[in-house]
Amino acid sequence: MVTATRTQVAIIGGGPAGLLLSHILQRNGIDSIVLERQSRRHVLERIRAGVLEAGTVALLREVGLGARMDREGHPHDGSAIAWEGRSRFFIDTKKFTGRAMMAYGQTAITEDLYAARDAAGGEIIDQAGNVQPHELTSSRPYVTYEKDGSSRRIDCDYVAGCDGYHGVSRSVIPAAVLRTYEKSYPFGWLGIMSETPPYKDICYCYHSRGFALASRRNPMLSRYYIQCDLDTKLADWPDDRFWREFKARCPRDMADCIVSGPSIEKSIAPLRSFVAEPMRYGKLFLAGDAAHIVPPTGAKGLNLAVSDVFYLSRALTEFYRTGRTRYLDGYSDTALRRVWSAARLSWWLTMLLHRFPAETPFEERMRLNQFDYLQASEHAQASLAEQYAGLPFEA
Ligand code: FAS
Ligand code: PHB
Repeated sequence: MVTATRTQVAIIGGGPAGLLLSHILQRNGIDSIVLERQSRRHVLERIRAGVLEAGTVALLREVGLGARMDREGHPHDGSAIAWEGRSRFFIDTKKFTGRAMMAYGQTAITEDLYAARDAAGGEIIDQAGNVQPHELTSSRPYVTYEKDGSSRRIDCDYVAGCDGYHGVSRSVIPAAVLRTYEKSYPFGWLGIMSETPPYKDICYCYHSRGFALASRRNPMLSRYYIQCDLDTKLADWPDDRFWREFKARCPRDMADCIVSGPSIEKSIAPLRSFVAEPMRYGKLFLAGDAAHIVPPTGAKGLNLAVSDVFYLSRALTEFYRTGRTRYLDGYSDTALRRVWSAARLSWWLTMLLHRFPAETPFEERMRLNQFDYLQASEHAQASLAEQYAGLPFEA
């Protein structure tokens, strides 16, 4: 016996993309149901992104999700780059774009989204097993899933694939249609969270020992990363070793300001660039990590999920209000222009700030000269700043 329900948009995935899409659609009078594979607790235990582009901040405020972010988030005018043997550089987004960034964790955003969906009576089905979209090229698509031992079906007009890199949505696009582009990097990031006062800036460090990054979540919650080999074992990195290595990779004046403490979370993330095209197949629209992965160096992953959702929610709203499909028909191309820009910036910053195994002295000198040019040229600084702050959404 299959229990069937109906909604306008079935959303697969209850991470930031799926929850934000559901929230914005309801604000525009459009029904949706979110199908999430994990429990809410599992989703909220993930430690992910921390830096928001100006466009993300503006959109969250516009859709009523800015109150806690503005209370607890940390607005800042850019991020620093500390380069071994060179003077400090600042990616001055305020000076060159007039726009500020915001440090506010993805976990907090997801908490805010769950609270908003609950307050609005949004339907989120957790621990939904074996979610499968069907009939995507017909006029009557639907999604099936399993819950509490029974099979269920949701008839809908559209399906949003917001189920991340390992989700089901991208896999249902025929191989003859789907084009993928990817690059894997020969290292990862070992990240920790500590309940300590953060360093004064978000600071990327280039060092002969390897990359390091100091970031924050709030005045008593800090996030630190160091570049590590892909075969790194967490067990080989007790806290004191992490702190020694982090401080060895940053300038002395910065190291002396780092407040160390016990880690409350420690994890290793591999670095990868991945883009899938197109981001639409019939009635299925991909958004967020389901369509693309960028190395975290540019702080773009979460921000790209938000911009995809901005474009997709605008498109669905146009359709339900007017019957026009101009934005729906243009969604994939529009979203992919921003995706490729962010993928390129993230790749460029990753190549600039990391030492690669077995790189030649020539490649090392090219990297150093790139940094020296960045320090010397306001044009280069303006170009980096506008990309780091996030290019404006397309009309
Ligand atoms: P998500 O992966 O967050 O959410 C997808 C959801 O779909 C998940 O809840 C999953 O459980 C669910 N799902 C999967 N398969 C399903 C199925 N078959 N059925 C139903 N549900 C299913 N970005 C940054 O900008 N800065 C960072 O520092 C940063 N660090 C990161 C560290 C790690 C370890 C990872 C993995 C990512 C990081 N990212 C970072 C990127 C990250 O923040 C993503 O861009 C962001 O989570 C994208 O959100 P979603 O697209 O919603 O995907
Ligand atoms: C983070 O705070 O987790 C963070 C900040 C900047 C990045 C990546 C991650 O580029």
